[in-house]
Amino acid sequence: MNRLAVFLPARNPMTAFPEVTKVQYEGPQSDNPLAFRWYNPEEMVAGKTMKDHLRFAVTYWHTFRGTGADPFGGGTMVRPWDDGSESVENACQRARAAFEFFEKLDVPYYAFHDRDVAPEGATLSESNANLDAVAEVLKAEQQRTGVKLLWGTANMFSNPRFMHGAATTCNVEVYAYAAAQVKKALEVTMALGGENYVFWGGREGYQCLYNTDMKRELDHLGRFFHMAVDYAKEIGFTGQFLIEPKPKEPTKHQYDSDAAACLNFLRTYDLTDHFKLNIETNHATLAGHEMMHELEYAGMQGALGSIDANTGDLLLGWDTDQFATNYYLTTQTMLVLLKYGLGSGGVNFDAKVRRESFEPIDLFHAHIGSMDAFARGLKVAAKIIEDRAIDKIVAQRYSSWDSDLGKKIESGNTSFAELESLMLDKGEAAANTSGRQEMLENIVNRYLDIA
Ligand code: XLS
Ligand code: NI
Ligand code: NI
Repeated sequence: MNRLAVFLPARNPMTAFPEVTKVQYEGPQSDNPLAFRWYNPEEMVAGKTMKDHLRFAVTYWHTFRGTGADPFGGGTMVRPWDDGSESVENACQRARAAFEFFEKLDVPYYAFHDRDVAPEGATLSESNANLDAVAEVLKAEQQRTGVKLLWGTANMFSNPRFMHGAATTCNVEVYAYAAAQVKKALEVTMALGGENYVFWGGREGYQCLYNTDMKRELDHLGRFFHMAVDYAKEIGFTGQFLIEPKPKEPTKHQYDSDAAACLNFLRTYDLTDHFKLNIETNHATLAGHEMMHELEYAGMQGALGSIDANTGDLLLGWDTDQFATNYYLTTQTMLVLLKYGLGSGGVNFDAKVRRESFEPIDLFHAHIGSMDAFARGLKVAAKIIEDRAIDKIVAQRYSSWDSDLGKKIESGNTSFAELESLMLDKGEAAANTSGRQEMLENIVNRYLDIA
């Protein structure tokens, strides 16, 4: 796996990242590529520290399990701490390297799938024992560093047994296996103090409607989530459950296709009290939405739980999971996050370095750049909100609704007949006013210049 390692300088085996000490804030003028220019954890913005607003998390799967493989070629990543084996020992060694990374990067959280952190065994009980063994190391490393678990989840899509899905499979025993796997992942998440538990719908969806009983699959999924809620109650897990919408990939239609579809599902199966959403940027764009749309849709219904921060590539139509560096995107994201708050959620970097960025140091460049982009977006958004620069224009735009007529309609105290007689009297509605889109876009640019 590490054939390329021979080209890199020798490393101290005790240190995974010898070339980096703790990443520090140096301010916007710094040209040090291993310093923060905007992320200043203790700096107060809108009444809270940046650290508390952003609650950054590193994803274990991309950052410590990503190999750089693509459909056209194998792995490229050089990871000197990783011997490439599927042993528990290697998993523990990898976990120590991961915590060295979290500590040096100064992120407060991480997130994992059960099978990222520990290898799958020959049987379920062997897999559980592997997970327990690695969880011991994770726990010790959490205590040593103070880094916390934002969320845990179960990988129920990689193993071939899940080819037809997990909670929506046609194979009842695979469903039972999935239930057992989530039960265990919940226990481990709780033991590690995880603040949330995520369900991303892996292979919950379909490739072909000819062979799919959609109603039955969705009923099974609803039942599955209720069992998860029941079990959490039973063991005293108080973390927030989150569903992560995505429209396609790996299946052509994922049931949790976007925020609206998820909320409709949760309402249908009487689960809205127990679940919020984990909104991912690249999933929003695959669904034909902007990130801001998905955040607003979830937020306005009190269901915004957390975000998977990444971005796609305009020219590629799949979930490329790139690190977000675009200030417009981070400003828009932070505008909505500041409006609704993140609760127990965070800004989780569900993003991977490109396969050409194969050296360990690239992991730092990727995270530092995106943390800075979100910190900058936070400052710009906070200033826009403080000055009511967008808000007051929106309020003005809807001001006709502040009239007696508007109040009557909004409070449900009128009827078609009354509205008809009003308009028959008037003959024509009041003149419209401009939407001022271009002016608003210019305002956002101005705040990017000054904030
Ligand atoms: C895949 C998802 C996945 C979830 C965790 O597209 O983003 O990584 O975040 O299962
Ligand atoms: Ni994700
Ligand atoms: Ni994704």
